[in-house]
Amino acid sequence: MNSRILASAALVLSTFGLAACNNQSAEEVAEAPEGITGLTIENARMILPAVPANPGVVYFDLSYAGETPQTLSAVDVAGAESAMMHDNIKEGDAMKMVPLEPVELAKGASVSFAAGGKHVMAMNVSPELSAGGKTEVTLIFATGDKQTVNADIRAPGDAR
Ligand SMILES: [Cu+2]
Repeated sequence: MNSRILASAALVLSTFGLAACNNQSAEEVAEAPEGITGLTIENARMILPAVPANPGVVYFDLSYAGETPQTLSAVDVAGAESAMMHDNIKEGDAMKMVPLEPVELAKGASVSFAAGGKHVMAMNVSPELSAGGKTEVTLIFATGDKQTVNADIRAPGDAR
């Protein structure tokens, strides 16, 4: 294979890579098969940042009654450019945020994402999200299955 063919193959690959990335959009999330048998997501809420450039934060309560263990690997927040799962750990006397490892859910598990602990950081939140409204939060599992809930949007100073 000559180098020109290689170069164009690389270009095609990177174009596909970009397209795949861009396609990770709200439509695709909405079209994904909905629901994990036995999974309940309650009390989903998003707290807007006090300063628009800062991340918002999303919390929810999970309970799982399904037979097949599931692994929560990522969360998508509609209206945020990206989202990541974090945990808070104690380091000396201070709390520190660290990336959260995928969360295993066995039958009977209940896991809260809540202030001071596990949480989802929502980066670059759209100004269209406003307190009193709702936004879709999609939990993405290692199997590729997803489940979406409507989260209440709260103002920065509201109860978390
Ligand atoms: Cu965080």
